[in-house]
Amino acid sequence: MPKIASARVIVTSPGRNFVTLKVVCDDGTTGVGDATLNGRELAVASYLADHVVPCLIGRDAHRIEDIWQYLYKGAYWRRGPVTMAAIAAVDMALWDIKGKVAGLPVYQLLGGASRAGCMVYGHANGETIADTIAAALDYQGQGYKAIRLQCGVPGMASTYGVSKDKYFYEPADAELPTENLWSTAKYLRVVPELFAAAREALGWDVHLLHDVHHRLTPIEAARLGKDLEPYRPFWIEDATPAEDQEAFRLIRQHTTTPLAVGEIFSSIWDCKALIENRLIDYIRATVLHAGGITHMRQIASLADLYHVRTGCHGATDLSPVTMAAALHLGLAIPNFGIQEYMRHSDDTDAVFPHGYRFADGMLHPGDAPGLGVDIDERLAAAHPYRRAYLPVNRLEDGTMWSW
Ligand code: GCO
Ligand code: MG
Repeated sequence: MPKIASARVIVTSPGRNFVTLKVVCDDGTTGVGDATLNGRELAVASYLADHVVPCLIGRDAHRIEDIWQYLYKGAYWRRGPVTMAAIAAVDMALWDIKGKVAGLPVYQLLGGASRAGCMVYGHANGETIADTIAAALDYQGQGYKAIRLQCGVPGMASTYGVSKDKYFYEPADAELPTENLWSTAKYLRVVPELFAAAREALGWDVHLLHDVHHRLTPIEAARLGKDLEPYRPFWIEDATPAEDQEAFRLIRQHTTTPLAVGEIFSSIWDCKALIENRLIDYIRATVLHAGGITHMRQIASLADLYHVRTGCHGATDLSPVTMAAALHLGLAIPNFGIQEYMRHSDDTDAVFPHGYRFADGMLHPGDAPGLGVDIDERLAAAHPYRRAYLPVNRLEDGTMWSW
């Protein structure tokens, strides 16, 4: 049995910050895990290096479940994004090692492929509705079967989800948080217009998605869901901040527009009531922020009982290691729904060589043993950490709001 001989934490910034754990076994087998927590990266790096790595040395790398329970129950302080991202990194690395030792891609260890590939959604955005539609047509031309639409809100200087670059969106853009302004009334006017124009231009054979990014009250979210119904969105995401889970009951009572939530959830306990009460349709928790493949598989199994499918978070702040892990899990589970795919920069792709490939609107994790992704530590060292924050958001009168 391979024993864990050492583990190191690698912080690198090839265009944006990533925290990666590399576990090395006594037989030379290595595994990688992603521990990136956007804007709070060094907290997880310290949690791992100072508090987790010393407990790993000498352990049997094959005992994935036992090590998960050891780190979760053994810390006494449970859950939370820092703890769960750290546990996730260890978990991903151990699945990677098990796959390499077995000579199998991780999806084979999880039960084998349930589908040809994982349907992904691309990100079309623009300052105006016309720009956004042009970007969406571009994605449709590349074979995407699902596209997220975000456009600028007239009268607002900046809007969540609207990038300066055609293909790359990076919200963590400053050494101290940028201040954005927000008007719900203006926003609620433009989104239905965007969807009407999109159906005109793109037709009905493509899934359309939208991220509200936690900005509405429950009754406002209900209004948006109703207004979008004629355009049959695949989902609206994070319609309202989800620590108030009962809010989703109110939205649900008013609209048949499918609801997705959970990219900031860190454990099954954040998902449980929403799933069991059938208040959502897609769960967006990820292998990175919700405790790794081991825990995310448990969330997916619970969701499957209630016809809830996965729609895992996949923004640029989740490294190619997370993307690979998510694709192995997504390929294997019965209730995969869709996977977010925000492409990484060339510099990031170079630091994390990977085997997953896009074709026909789907990503496939590839058939290399393990996760099929690695970190080039020499290249990583050429991109030192740079402090970067997500923006904050205020109403027009200065009141702090959710970003
Ligand atoms: C998404 C997300 C991201 C987040 C980012 C924060 O749906 O992809 O909302 O854009 O804002 O991941 O770190
Ligand atoms: Mg989101």
